[in-house]
Amino acid sequence: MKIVGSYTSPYVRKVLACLALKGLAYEIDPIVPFHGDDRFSQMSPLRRIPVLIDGDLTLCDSSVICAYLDEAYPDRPLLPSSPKDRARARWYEEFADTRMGEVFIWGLFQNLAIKKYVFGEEGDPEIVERMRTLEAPSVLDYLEAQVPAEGFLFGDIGLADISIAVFFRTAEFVRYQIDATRWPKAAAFVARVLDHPSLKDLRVLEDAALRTPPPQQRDVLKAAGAPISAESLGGAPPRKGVMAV
Ligand SMILES: N[C@@H](CCC(=O)N[C@@H](CS)C(=O)NCC(=O)O)C(=O)O
Repeated sequence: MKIVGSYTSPYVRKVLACLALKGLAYEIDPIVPFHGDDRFSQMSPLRRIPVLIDGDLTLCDSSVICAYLDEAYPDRPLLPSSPKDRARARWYEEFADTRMGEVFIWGLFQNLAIKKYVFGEEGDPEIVERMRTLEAPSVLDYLEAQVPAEGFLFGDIGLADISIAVFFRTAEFVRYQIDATRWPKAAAFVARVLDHPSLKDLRVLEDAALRTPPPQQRDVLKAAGAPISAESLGGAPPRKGVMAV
C-alpha cells in the first residue's frame, strides 16, 4: 500500500494512524500537495492529499480511504459496533474534516505557514485573529461538551477520536495550544489521543518534515525511519489549489 501526502497534514495523519491501528504496512510519498506534478493531478483531481494506492485501486479523501480500509481490512475495526454509535462516530469525523479543517487548516495553518513558506506571500492577520479568538473557541466549546473525561469516545480508540485530535497536532505547528483552564476536558482528551502509539510514533517524522524544506524531505525522513517510497510525485514548482477552500 502507498500513501501520497505530507506528514504535516491532519488528513494524512488520520489515515496513517488508522493504518497503524490495523497493523497495516505501507510506503509513503510525503509530498506537499502544492508541489505535486501532473501525475499527481491525474491521481488526485482536487490536488489534495492524502491519496491511497492499494494494488490497482487509487483513492482520494481521508474519509473515503479510512472507510475502505475498514471494509477491506476488517480486523481491528475503526468504528464502534452499534448503528447509532457508528453514525455518531461518522459525524465527529465529518465535523473534524470540515469545521476543524476550516479553522485550523484554511484559517491558521494556511495563513501562518503555507502562504509564506510555499508561496512567499503574507498571511492575513485578520483571519488569524478571528480564528484564534472566535472560531477555534467555538470548536472547543462544542468539543468540551462532547468528549469523555477519561478514555475515548466509544471505548477503545478509533476513527472518531483520531479525526478530532489530528487537527490539534497541525495547530501546534503554528503555536496554537488548547487553553486547558478554559477547556480542560477537551485539552486532556486531545493529549490522551495524541499520546496513543498510533499517533505518538509519527511525531518524530512530523517534526522532521516541518523543519526540512521539501527538496530535502525524502532523504531526511528516510534517515529518521520513514518508509519512503522509491518514486515521488512531488518536486514541481508550487501551484495554487484547485478548490477555493
Ligand atoms: N476532504 C479531504 C481534505 C484533504 C485536504 O484538504 N488536504 C490538504 C492538506 S492538509 C490539501 O491537500 N490541500 C491542498 C489544496 O487544497 O490545494 C480529505 O479528507 O482528505
